[in-house]
Amino acid sequence: MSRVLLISTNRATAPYVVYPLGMAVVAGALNKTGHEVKQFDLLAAENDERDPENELKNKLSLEKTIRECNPDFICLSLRNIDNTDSLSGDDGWYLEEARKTVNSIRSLTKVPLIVGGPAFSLMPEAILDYLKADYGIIGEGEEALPQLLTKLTGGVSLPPIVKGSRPLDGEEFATPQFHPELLDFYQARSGMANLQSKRGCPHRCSYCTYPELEGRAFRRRPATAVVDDIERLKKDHGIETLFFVDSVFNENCGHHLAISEELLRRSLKIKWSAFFRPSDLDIKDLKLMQQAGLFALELGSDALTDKTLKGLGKGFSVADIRATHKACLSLNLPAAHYVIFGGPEETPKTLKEGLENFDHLAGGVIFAFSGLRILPGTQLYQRAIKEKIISPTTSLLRPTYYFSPDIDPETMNIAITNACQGHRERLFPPSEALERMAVMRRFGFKGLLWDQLIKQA
Ligand code: B12
Repeated sequence: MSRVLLISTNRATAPYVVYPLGMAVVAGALNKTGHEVKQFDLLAAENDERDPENELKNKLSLEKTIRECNPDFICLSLRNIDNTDSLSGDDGWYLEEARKTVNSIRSLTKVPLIVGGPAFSLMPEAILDYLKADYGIIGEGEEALPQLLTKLTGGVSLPPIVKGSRPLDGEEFATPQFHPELLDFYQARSGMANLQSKRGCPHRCSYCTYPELEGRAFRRRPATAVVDDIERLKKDHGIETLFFVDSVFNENCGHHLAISEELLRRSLKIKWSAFFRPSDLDIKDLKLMQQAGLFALELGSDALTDKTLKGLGKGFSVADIRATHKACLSLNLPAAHYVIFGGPEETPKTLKEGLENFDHLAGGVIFAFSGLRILPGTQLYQRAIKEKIISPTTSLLRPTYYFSPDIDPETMNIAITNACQGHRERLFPPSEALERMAVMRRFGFKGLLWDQLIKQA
């Protein structure tokens, strides 16, 4: 069996720092197969402040870890390519940092370097080439990584990129091996842990990569296993708040209700939030989830006219969004809507209508975005080629955005800014919103933060 050093390269701190769950899950799987694993988190190592001194601190602690661990393999978990904010340009691009990390590692050791994680899986060939790592695994790492290590140890020659296999519905997978010190680090900064209850997304949103990353079929972890994890997080690590990282929490497979029922059965007092789809969410289900600890909803509303919702392939209407919003308000559940302007079918007319519809979401928070990050494997990618926004040979490694040819982005951004002016609960541009949240954090606020904006409004 091998000694494996797992490194989480994610140093993004917005909207808040997130526990490196992918690394924890892979660590759990490696441990189960008998490997000796050390988890190292670059963000925690540099203590979450970005300055040149920390770059050095980071390098030194990486060096120390490699020396002490003396690994046979080093595996990098790559979460984000960029921050998907068109207004932040290359400032929001993370791969250069990852390449620096690879260069540092290369200067210290010659052991094989393996890359994985959601960012890697979106553009595997281009990222492997850019980082100059040895091997990459597309998708889920639990089975594929131990298998790859066994083969490499046995001297089997392998292609540089392999595809991870997907566990089946109902199997026990994604069991994280949480690292106590890292939990403390994230707990002190964001006040939240995270957990996955299922994988898979059956929806056909034109820009979204989730079905590409997780497949379309649901694969549920048994509700008892999920709640066992929560119980452990609470009892052993004092975790009181968490975020379910499922692509969409409320799906027709009903797993969100099964989890809620199990939480209630065990009387586990834990606060939780998740991503929701603003359709088919009736009051009865919302009430059940609220009783089980749901304290706020992040809603992938995405657009606020029926025409642009159709352009994004959302499969629900403005009336559905309004009904969901009303249901949340009636239960005093804070709701945040993510809304993206400038996508397919956006015109000056839909922009006006969409901004007017902000008023229907009064009492909630709106995160507005301008333009859509184009990623391979999506319908939007094909559309962008057809509309000659990109060509089939355009590299998408650096942030590349889709704007409807029927709208001028600058005029659109001014209109969104104006519609948000004087409303602290309408957050645009994203960077300004994040700065506001960073200030709140410096004053000791923890958690999602946007839910507290409503309280202050
Ligand atoms: C939930 C989520 C969030 C939540 C997180 C809440 C929380 N407390 O954790 C919130 C809303 C905060 C969020 C924010 C952001 N997110 Co987000 N998020 C997700 C989502 C839906 C799930 C991530 C997750 O935890 N999955 C569960 C874990 C277990 O899976 P995993 O990390 O993929 O790990 C598996 C594999 O990748 C692999 N693996 C992982 N590491 C390794 C390492 C090796 C060596 C190997 C072999 C394999 C391997 O094995 C693991 C187990 O199977 C993904 C999309 C998706 N469906 O995956 C986007 C996603 C990761 N986010 C993305 C982005 C961009 C962001 C933001 C930058 C957006 C923004 N501007 O705010 C921020 C960054 C936040 C930060 N500080 O890093 C992008 C990243 C791609 C990109 N464009 O760069 C994704 C892929 C969505 C997308 N647009 O396509 N996010």
